[in-house]
Amino acid sequence: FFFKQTTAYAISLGLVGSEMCIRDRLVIDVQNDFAAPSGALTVRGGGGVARACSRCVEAFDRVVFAQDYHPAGHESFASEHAGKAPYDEVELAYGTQTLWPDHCVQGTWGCAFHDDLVVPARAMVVRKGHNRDVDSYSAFFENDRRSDTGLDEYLKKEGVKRVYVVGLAYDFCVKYTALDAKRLGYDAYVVRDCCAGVALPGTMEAAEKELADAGVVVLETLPA
Ligand code: VGL
Ligand code: ZN
Repeated sequence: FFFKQTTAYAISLGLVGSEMCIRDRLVIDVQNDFAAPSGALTVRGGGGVARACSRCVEAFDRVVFAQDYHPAGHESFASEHAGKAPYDEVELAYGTQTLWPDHCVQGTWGCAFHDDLVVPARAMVVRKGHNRDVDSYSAFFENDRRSDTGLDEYLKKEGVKRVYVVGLAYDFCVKYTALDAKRLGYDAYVVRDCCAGVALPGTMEAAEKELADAGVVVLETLPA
């Protein structure tokens, strides 16, 4: 495959988002609310990420797509917490939770995959965040670390050993998915130029460091 290997620290910042690919699989979160200019939680560069992810999709035999999939009134929405604004933090039963604008509500335009993202007809889609009381950044586990999405079992059954993560958002969904993949025993990679981040204060730097510390390899695609 067409990756140039770099270290996490050598990569210049300024991108945000996430998507993931490795050898056989690729997990994504490229939905209108994150990737479209008029989305509820737009990540800068998200549209470009959708196109970059599509090139990754075409480069792999098998791809898994993650889809943030919240019910209305989800506990991670600032609108559910009196006196709170998006990007504030609150303490929930399972720990600190960042609050978000209402986003990726099941059945809405914002929840649909971005038009520029190629989703093959029989693609595997992992939906997450459907539990009203628990957020889920990782495509493997909800934020309380208790319920799993079934993705690990599926990948193990398929014999997948290596996972490439691409999509949105680099500093949340992509980061937690890659860290979980590594912890679950996969070789885990993040393809940096196929990601963009929400970039709250400190979150990009934290993601770089946590990925490097965990031994997740950060790659960039080679120019076509
Ligand atoms: C995400 C914020 C809220 C993500 C999901 O997929 O990175 N970020 N929900
Ligand atoms: Zn969400």
